[in-house]
Amino acid sequence: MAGRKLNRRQQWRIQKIQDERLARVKNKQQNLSEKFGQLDEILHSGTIVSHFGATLDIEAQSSGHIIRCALRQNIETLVCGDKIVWQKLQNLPEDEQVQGVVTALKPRKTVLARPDFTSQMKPVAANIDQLLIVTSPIPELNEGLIDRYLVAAELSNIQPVLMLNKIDTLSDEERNRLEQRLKVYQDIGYPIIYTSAKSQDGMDDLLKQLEGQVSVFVGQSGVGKSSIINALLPDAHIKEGEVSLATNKGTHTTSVSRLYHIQNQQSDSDPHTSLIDSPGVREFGLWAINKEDVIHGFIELQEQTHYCRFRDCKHLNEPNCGLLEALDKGKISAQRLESYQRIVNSVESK
Ligand SMILES: Nc1nc2c(ncn2[C@@H]2O[C@H](COP(=O)(O)OP(=O)(O)OP(=O)(O)O)[C@@H](O)[C@H]2O)c(=O)[nH]1
Ligand SMILES: [Mg+2]
Ligand SMILES: [Zn+2]
Repeated sequence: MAGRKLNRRQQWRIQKIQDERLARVKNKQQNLSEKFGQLDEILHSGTIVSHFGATLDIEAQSSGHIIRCALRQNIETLVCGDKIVWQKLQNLPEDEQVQGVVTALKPRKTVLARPDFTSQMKPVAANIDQLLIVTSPIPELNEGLIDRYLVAAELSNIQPVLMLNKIDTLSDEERNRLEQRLKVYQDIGYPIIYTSAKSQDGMDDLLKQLEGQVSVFVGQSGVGKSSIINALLPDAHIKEGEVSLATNKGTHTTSVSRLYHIQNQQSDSDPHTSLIDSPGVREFGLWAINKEDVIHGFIELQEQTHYCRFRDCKHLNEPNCGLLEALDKGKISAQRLESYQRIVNSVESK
């Protein structure tokens, strides 16, 4: 999980490639408005369902229909879950797929972000209530990755929920072992849901957790994020990918995030239950955040900082450190403290 540090020349090259790509996208948009002429003046509300290349799928608030849109110039990156304003394009040729243009972004309630290759924070999804951190026996769960997601969720005010999927593949003994590994998170107070997309075990618990919320499923490739959404929404027909037998790793099947709805049984009105499927990650770097903020992502460690003698205690080896004392008393886990220290050391000082 070492942070990928690029030298200035590499950063400059990547930035140049990105700028050129952006220029091409903008050019395409320019052509689009030349091609279509005027926009209808009526402003509609909608939600971004998916964003790929120069086009977006949005859900129109009034009809619930999915409408393919282009993006007006000078709008920042839009992501799944964004609330937007869009306008219809007039006089379209019959076979044209793009039906409208997104013209404004409404303020975001929450935003999950991660750094891109140039260490700039890039939004991943917006207006999310819950981060579903999906893990599995194969690919094997990785506490370092879980902790990084927890930091991202806590710092963005998003409720984290842990999931262990593929429980159908486990013997009692294996299940016990994995439950023991996840117990540290249960003790902190994070909900943990055990599921099988294959046998549907645990799906009722999951549904209860999701109800009325906007949730994004994240985790390594191959843990079964898309399979879980397919199990909840058989009509979604999301592509699933094999886990490689050679490496026990997923094959990066989902390439763009997409938002789905579970229709409420009682009424069609908000709050909807919304699920966002996201591409599996290799790593989840946090090196664009402040060193001082990392502790806020370790909520049970943060509580103990009140007992540190020094206000600027780094909790590494200072005398009378509340965290080191809590560790001696068995109040916090050594694994979590090490994980905290590892993340702090991987974050550049600003
Ligand atoms: N036995 C078993 N296999 C599962 C389960 N859930 C998913 N799988 C299998 O795991 C593999 C990966 O599933 P996906 O749903 O594509 O995983 P993903 O997390 O969406 O992966 P990316 O899109 O690459 O990030 C597929 O072969 C699924 O059939 C489960 O609960 N039990
Ligand atoms: Mg997938
Ligand atoms: Zn301390």
